[in-house]
Amino acid sequence: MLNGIVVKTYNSYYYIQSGSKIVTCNLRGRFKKERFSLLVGDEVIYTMTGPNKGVIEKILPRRSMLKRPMVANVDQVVLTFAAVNPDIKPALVDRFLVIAELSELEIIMCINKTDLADAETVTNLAQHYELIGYRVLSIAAKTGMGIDNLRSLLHDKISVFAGPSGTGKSTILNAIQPGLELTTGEVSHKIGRGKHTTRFAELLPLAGGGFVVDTPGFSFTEFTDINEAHLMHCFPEIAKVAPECKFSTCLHYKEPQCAVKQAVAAGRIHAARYQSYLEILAEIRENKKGY
Ligand SMILES: Nc1nc2c(ncn2[C@@H]2O[C@H](COP(=O)(O)OP(=O)(O)O)[C@@H](O)[C@H]2O)c(=O)[nH]1
Ligand SMILES: [Mg+2]
Ligand SMILES: [Zn+2]
Repeated sequence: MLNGIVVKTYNSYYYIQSGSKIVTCNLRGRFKKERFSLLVGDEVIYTMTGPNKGVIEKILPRRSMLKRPMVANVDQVVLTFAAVNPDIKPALVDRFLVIAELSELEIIMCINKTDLADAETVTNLAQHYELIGYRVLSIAAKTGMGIDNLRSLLHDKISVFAGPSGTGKSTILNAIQPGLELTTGEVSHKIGRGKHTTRFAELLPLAGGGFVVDTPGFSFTEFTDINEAHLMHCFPEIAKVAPECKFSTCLHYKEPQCAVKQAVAAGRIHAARYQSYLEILAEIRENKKGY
């Protein structure tokens, strides 16, 4: 019995990395009904049936599961934005942060393409998110600035790179691990977005240990898997103040004596962040009506 980790799935084959080798595996018959739930990132026990071929005997318990993309045992999400080209849109950043917070995984924020922006813009951007409590790295994949630091944070972990397309996720990964040769796309000037060049979730091994997952920039319009009362927990600065509201069920919307609204008025919570909260709250309510 050997153990390994699912790095890629293709049709009903699972590519298992075990040490430095890759074994192509099937699932034992009795697992057939679990087939569609076995994910990239899952740890398995397998036996060899031929050269580089095997059968999965057992699936080990998961430590975590990320839904977008579907990957098991992820340790952290690296949210990537560009300082410019495409310009950072705070409301979109907040939406990505909510999705990342929902996963309850560690979040690292990267502000990439700092070589194209002036230092003050970058510092202000970083500070805005640091004040909320996020770990922010200012980097430039093109010049290599900040890449060593980022690489050290990925060591021995499973990290998923997410963020709008064209922000440099694939370029960053190529800089972190020369040899990955991920396809990178030019930013389309027409729509200001990059091309969708990365398609399937796959664990890419890092030389020093650990894996990364590149994702295509995705756009999402709906927050379907979240309830109203939980949303505030995806805004750390709102969650912190919420216990001081008069009503324990306060959604920080129209309720009186709301500590969150008071903190916004006093400038302790950024108005744009509160606005994002209200917009997403309204969307969740709108979605609920449809049921
Ligand atoms: N100037 C500059 N361009 C970058 C940087 N990182 C990526 N790019 C460019 O941005 C475009 C989109 O990069 P890509 O890695 O495909 O973005 P992805 O869609 O997030 O994977 C490509 O043309 C890259 O060469 C950077 O740090 N500085
Ligand atoms: Mg890409
Ligand atoms: Zn409140």
